[in-house]
Amino acid sequence: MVRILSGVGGVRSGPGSEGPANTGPASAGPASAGPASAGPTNTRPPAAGQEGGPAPETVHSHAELVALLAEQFARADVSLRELQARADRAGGTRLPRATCADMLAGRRFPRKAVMVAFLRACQVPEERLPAWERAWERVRLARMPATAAGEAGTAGDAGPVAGPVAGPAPKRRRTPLLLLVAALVAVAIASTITAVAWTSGRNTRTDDGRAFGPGGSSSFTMRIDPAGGPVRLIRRLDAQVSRQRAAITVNGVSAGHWEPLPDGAAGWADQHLDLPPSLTAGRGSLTVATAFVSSEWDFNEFGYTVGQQSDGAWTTTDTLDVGPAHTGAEAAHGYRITGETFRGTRTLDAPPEADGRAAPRVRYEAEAGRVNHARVRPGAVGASQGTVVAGLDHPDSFVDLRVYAPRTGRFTAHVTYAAGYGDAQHAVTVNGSTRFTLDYLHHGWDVWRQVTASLPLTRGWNTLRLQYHNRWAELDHVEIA
Ligand SMILES: [Ca+2]
Repeated sequence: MVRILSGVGGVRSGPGSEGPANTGPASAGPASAGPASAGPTNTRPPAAGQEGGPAPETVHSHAELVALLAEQFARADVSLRELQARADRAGGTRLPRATCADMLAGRRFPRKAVMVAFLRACQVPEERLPAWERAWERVRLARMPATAAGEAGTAGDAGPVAGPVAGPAPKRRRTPLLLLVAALVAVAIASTITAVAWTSGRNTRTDDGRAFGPGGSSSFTMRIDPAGGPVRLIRRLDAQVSRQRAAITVNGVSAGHWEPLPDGAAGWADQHLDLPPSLTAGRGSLTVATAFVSSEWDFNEFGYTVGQQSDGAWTTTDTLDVGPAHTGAEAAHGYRITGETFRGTRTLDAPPEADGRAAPRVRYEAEAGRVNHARVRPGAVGASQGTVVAGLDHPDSFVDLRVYAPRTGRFTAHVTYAAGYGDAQHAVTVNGSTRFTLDYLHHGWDVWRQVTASLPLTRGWNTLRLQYHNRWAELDHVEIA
């Protein structure tokens, strides 16, 4: 059932941020992947590569891509260490040896930027790179239906594979000699670099979703409980597209950003954001709008869930399954999208066990609190949401945070701060009393550390004040558990 390939509705366009032949995401549309994505009709002869090099035009599967990359590596006749050094000198995407080895052995499907960096390091001419990128896009599309078609189909194209060119590759024959040579190269690399055992029978899930590119956005409305506690927005995304960042507003007011996931994220991910209480308390519904900021490619959304903490537990107040197979759910939530670059399904590794709903701590950004005689500082490297409260330098400098307690009792506050001019202290009050001081050890500015304090909270919303006491500290966020 490899032919489901063509059933994938959307085709992503060229790379957003890198690559000289940058046609830009605006050039969207099926053109970029071309009719080749219609699948394995494969009667045309493998176009002999220009100037005798490998011909990515012939690539339709992960195994074929791996084989061609390995051939390119063999032609370059350099070590992985040298490739890494060349990429470092070029200054773009890095090319760690292990990443390269995984790619060449077929253990990992590379990020496109990694593949391009590899090809550049192999001194592949710039004008040949778009063909490689299109090959990458075809393979990426091909990888999903292969797994969707059934568990047995995963060996060939999906994710980490046991061998360099595993998989049955049904009814496809393509430059067998080349494949064999390349496979041998890949085996050699694999065996000299590392031996990683991949378990078979991976846990995958299929879902439909959408994505939007630069200038694009989406919006939808979700129910919440006006009498409930803090609200958590959870987004299901395809983490294979890296560096996705988008701005979020709730009922027209800035609520923060979807920040990029850590490098190396893959498969499905459930990302969550605790919304500022000032935007949710007392409301029965939220209209959430998301606007593209940056990405390796585009910003995708496969579903949203709203969780809310109430008496003692998290409950799901609303769920929106985004995607062309769920237009009813989309309409029910007033879902709209502009600048769409993708609609279709993906089959990916299941997200990690601990999804957003289960994260026990509720995060309150300092900058979302009431800030008195201090200032909000954006561009804080390494801080949550990249923003902190700075200038807490005066006796009347403080931040008030509304924090929720599902019951009356003691809770732990995890306060994230930076202190760069000696040890500092803040005075802490809860609901106007319980005054004590919190010590912030000096670790330097923009070095974000956590200190904990035990707080007596009453059931419902409380006001936590962190106020200047001694020396200087910046505040990033507070988590309550
Ligand atoms: Ca922050």
